[in-house]
Amino acid sequence: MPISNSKLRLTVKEIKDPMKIPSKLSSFSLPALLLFSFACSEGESGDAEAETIAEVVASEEEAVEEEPAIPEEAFETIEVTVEALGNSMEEIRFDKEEVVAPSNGQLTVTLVNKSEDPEMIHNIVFIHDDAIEEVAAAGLKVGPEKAFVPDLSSVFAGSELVEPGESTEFTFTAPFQSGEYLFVCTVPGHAEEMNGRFIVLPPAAVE
Ligand SMILES: [Cu+2]
Repeated sequence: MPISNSKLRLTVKEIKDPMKIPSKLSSFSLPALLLFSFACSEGESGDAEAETIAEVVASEEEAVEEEPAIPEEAFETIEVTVEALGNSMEEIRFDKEEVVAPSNGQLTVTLVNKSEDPEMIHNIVFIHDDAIEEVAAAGLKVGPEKAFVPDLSSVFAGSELVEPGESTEFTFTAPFQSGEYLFVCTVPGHAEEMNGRFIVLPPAAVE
């Protein structure tokens, strides 16, 4: 538990009566106790004890509240555009083989459907690396009303369906756990041709 040493030392030095201190010490941490001992070796008589201990406790609580949280800005925001290409089931593919994001980073994905064939409707779904068959099958079950994006723990996020010539954008938080995952189109019959690697870098690699 982080305690501001300088703050604690200043407060402890105000204690004037060493003889009354031991009964109050049980509630303090070891570092505080050592500081008390040090302060007490210079002890004089006085009666500011109770007040001072209350101050120490208050300082300790304050220090806990001041513990810095990791700021949101520490996580990079990534924007990526992926194009869906092809005018037949033989041609369909994404233009990118991989999408890279930092661990826990905000990822804004734009999917552009470049097809001119009205049959070629696509989505893009970010999933766990070993879940492609499970997700494709479950996507088929939930159907076009849910954009073929099933509600599974193996699915990080998915887009809506995009008609030819149109695009969509969505934002999600990349997994904290770095590693290699997948993105895939879960429109029936597309997953085998339309997929790529979703690479999540460890936090250290972001800087
Ligand atoms: Cu597709």
